[in-house]
Amino acid sequence: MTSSVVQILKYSTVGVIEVNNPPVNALSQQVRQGIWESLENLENDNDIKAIIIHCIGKTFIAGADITEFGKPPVEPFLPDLVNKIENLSKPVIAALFGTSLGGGFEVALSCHYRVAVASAKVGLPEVNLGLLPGAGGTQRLPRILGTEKSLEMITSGKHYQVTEFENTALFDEIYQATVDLKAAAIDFATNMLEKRNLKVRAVGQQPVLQDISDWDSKINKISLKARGKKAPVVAAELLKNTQALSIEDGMKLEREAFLQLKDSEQSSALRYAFSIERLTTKLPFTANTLPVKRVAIIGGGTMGSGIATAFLASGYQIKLFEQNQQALDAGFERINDNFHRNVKSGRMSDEKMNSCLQHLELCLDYKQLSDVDLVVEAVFENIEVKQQLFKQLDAHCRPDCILASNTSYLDIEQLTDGVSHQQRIIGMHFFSPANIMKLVEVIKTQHSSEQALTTAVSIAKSLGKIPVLVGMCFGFAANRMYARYGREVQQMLLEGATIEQIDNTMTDWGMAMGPLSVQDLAGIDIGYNARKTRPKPEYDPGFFTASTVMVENGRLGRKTGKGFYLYENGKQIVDPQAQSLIDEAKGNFDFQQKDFTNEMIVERAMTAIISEGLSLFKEGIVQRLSDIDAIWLHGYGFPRHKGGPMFQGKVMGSTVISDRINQYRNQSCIEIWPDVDVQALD
Ligand code: 3H9
Repeated sequence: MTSSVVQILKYSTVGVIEVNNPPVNALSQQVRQGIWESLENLENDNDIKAIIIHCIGKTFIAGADITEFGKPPVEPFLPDLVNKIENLSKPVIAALFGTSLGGGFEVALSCHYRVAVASAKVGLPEVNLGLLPGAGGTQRLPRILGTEKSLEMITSGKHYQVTEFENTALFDEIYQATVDLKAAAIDFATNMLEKRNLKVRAVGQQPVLQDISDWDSKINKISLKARGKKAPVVAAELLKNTQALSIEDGMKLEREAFLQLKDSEQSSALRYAFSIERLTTKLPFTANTLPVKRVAIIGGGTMGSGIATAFLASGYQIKLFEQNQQALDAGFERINDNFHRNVKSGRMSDEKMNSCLQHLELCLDYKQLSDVDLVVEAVFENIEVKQQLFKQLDAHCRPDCILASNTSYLDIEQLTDGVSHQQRIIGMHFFSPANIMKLVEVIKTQHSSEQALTTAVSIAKSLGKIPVLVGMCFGFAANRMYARYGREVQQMLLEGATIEQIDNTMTDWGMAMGPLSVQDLAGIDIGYNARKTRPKPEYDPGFFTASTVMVENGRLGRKTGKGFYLYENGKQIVDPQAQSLIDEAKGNFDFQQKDFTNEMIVERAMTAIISEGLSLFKEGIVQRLSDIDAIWLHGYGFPRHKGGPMFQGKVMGSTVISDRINQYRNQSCIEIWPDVDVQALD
């Protein structure tokens, strides 16, 4: 039997079912059908005494096919397939490598034996998609590893190195990473057959290894950690409720819970988030990437050192450039601290840190930049300073060296003035802390070559970042949208909402931080100074008044111990004085005062963000609406299970958004609520 994605190979008495469904061998209908038919074929073949499930490509099965979730399920269903494997009359062995995830791991759990290479990872990441394991994972794993470990694996969604399970019933053999896995699995089967030791071991017939007594406190902790995400809590409750049930009854409940979650808005938002993150690297042009090994980072301040840390951690050779020894030493200390924090938190080993730091060279002379392939500058946010720097880079770097600015607001076109080979100049806007935050805006000037942009996107991807290609405008896509959100928040402060109410409402809704706490963290003076470079819009009298009042009263945020809040020993405290300063400033305007409800705050903030997103799309600053969602998910702590602002806009629908924009426009003006193409949401 042969299908395009599954074929049977025979090695004496061992039959191998080989899955070949790139890129990740997902369990599409064709794959499920192919495995089903292969099992039947080999079961009826008298010469075959054992069966191996093996995959071609970079991984064992990485899960159900996510692209099928929006469509009606087609037989054979995965739960039936895993039960068929477990109930087969001949022993079945799973041979694991790469990442065996979700449905793929569930297939392995239903096999009677599992062998793996040491580099393999396993996991049940369904909660990350708003789901729970729906093909026996919640039932078989507790019968193999106990409920405690299963609860952790299922509710965290993490990937686990198989070596963590050495000497457990999960694996029968773990081979060195370099072994020929198929040959090793065939040897395993043949040896066991020779010893008459290969049995049909049905995990489902064993009892659950119950090792949890304090379910309520465990579920409570999971619920707190989930911050509004349903799936981890539903999964935990399912585990609790199926402890004493047979595999058949347990799987029935599991299937019901899975289908309910699959149809939920949260799951559709999380699946959307998964797909749009991968879409951002698909550019509207194709160009070869330039080879980049050596990278210079100019400026060792917070941003520069964070960017250098990110590059070093991904194996690049880095030259950190500063103007004087003192600044250079300080930059090195920051990078060193970043790495030590990684080690302390367990994210990195000591050896890895040392090997990364060996790739760091400290430079004070522009001549040392003559061999670099890419420069990312993160110097003081001032156009003259940057223009001077670009002239120096032009004089000392190779003509094909890509020159990237990490500016947050400045006009990158102006940096190209007087610089040769302008096609190599782009923006690479990292978010702070740059070694942690995933978003990188790759900014296109009118001169930027497709090759420079493609290279920047591919480099950012190699750093584990989410690169989003954007066009030129003040604040680019991300900061421009965040400023629009900020404007609305500030206006609500002048119309009667309080600091605490706004922040609490937005965090309760799911944002990682309240917008005013974010300003305190970033420094309220940063936006204040950026706004100074542009005239205050005369149509918007209240424009950022609350922030201005804070700065003018010496309240710059955390760094001065007070801003919208007070900070004592790092603890944020509500400060009535900050609120009174705003209340006083309100007297200068005649804005109608309202009794804001939390719903009113969320609705207005979201509509402002969606409206700005639609403007950016209309102006061609972003390629797709989904890129805006990627920006919010990875730059601003937008709740992933809500998909992003444009996803929310789509859920609400263009009519609702249009009505709201009209309503707010009637209360203010068209400059603040411009005409946008709401149909883009349909
Ligand atoms: C499940 O299994 C439910 C069951 O319990 C019950 C069912 C009844 N399906 O990430 P990459 C595509 S839920 C379809 O860039 P990497 C991906 O879109 C599922 N497509 O590679 C991309 O496409 P493109 C549980 C998938 O090497 C390409 O593969 N499983 C799937 O950095 C490469 O992906 C998961 O949640 C899929 N399941 O990482 C695993 N997975 O090239 C989700 C990937 O067109 N996947 N694609 O952009 C992952 O975590 C990573 O993709 C993986 C590889 C670690 C596997």
